[in-house]
Amino acid sequence: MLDSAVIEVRAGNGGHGIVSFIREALLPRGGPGGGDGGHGGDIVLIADAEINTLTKFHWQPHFIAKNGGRGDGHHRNGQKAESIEVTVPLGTEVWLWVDGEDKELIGDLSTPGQRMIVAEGGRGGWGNAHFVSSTHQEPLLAEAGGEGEIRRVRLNLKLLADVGLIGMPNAGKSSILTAISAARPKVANYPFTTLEPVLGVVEHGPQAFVAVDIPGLIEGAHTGIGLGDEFLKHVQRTRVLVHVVDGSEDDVPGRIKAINDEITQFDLELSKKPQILAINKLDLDEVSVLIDEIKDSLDDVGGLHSETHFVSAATHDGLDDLKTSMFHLLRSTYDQGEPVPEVPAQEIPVLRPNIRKSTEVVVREGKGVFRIVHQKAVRLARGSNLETWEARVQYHRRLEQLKVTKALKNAGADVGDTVLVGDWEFDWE
Ligand SMILES: Nc1nc2c(ncn2[C@@H]2O[C@H](COP(=O)(O)OP(=O)(O)OP(=O)(O)O)[C@@H](O)[C@H]2O)c(=O)[nH]1
Ligand SMILES: [Mg+2]
Repeated sequence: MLDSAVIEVRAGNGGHGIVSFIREALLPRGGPGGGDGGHGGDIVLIADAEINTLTKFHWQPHFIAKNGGRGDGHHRNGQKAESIEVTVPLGTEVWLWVDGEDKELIGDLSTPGQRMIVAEGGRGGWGNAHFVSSTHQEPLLAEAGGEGEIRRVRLNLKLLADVGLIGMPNAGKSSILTAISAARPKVANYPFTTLEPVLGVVEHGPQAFVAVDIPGLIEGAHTGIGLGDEFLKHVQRTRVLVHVVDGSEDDVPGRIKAINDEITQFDLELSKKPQILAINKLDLDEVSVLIDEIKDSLDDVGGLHSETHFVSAATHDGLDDLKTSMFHLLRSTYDQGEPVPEVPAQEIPVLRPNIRKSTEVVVREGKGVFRIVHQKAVRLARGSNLETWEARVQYHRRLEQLKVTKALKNAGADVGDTVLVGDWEFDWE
């Protein structure tokens, strides 16, 4: 049932900025007019409640976005590459996958419509128009586009429950889940035995669905009384509710109403979910002799429930029918295309994995050989023609401004040493 897929996402590189001049009377070369490169395409994951599995990723595990366009003369900027949007099931976790194992949880797509930029496109490089300064009216520098992020991630679909078991403490919710699935939640004769939601896979012929057993609810739960409403959120995403009632208790209708009031006050949508009433402990005489009376009394409850079953978790009486009802009701919600809860997209923040990037500026590659790895400095070197001394003078000024010169000195660079950056090589002066 657990669904998982490793995919590789490659965002597009940013387009290069260019060096170009527009004819102007007072400047020999003209005014700088090199446009910027366009942003590389992002890869965006979008949570979609209509998708239920990650199967498609087993067939298509690679996603590659386009590069941004190159800048052009006359301040024309390169085209921004389109993002690639990839829909994933609601409830998908995104793990950074390194050396064949999960390294870090970088996203959890748990709101319908939620977006996550899983690989960010490179920034477009600046054209020379950005590099005018009082000393350089004719900038000869431009930036290469930034590299798009490339990463492997593992998508993990959290097991979401189709059916939620709700009811007062001690009603027998955990006993019922135990009887209909392989799950083994703790069962005991005192309230609040279940402290955490428990999932169980319920088989129905060749098919299966997932049920969740949550801690018991009491009056005032929606305000935090008892174990409170914290666990109701686990049934918010289910499609069908089974409301379990201990038939041997006094005032069965009153108890049912109390729970229905709680869920209505917690979330009106929850009260609209199809609900099956399961009157439990039918094996006890006080229940079996009172079946008709209980049935009659349910007329006063008014109904969130669509059907009622008398069952016994102890003897398994009635559980097959209950299971079949759960299954049919569940299927009907799919047939009706139950509306997906709508959340306006702009209200959901877009997730961005916060993975720390290297902040190194200079690395020593050997005796008297240093490499500049400062991102901006490298982009500038890759985007510019540093063959002319004029361009080199401008580049060195930038290195000073970016504090790369200082870092080189700190790293021990001396006159006559070799400094590498991108594909360029200089003698350090
Ligand atoms: N006689 C009888 N006892 C039952 C039946 N179902 C559950 N019980 C008993 O009722 C008690 C409570 O059962 P649980 O399944 O723990 O109830 P729960 O609703 O999960 O309770 P909480 O987790 O506390 O909310 C236990 O002592 C069970 O053995 C049943 O069908 N017949
Ligand atoms: Mg329980």
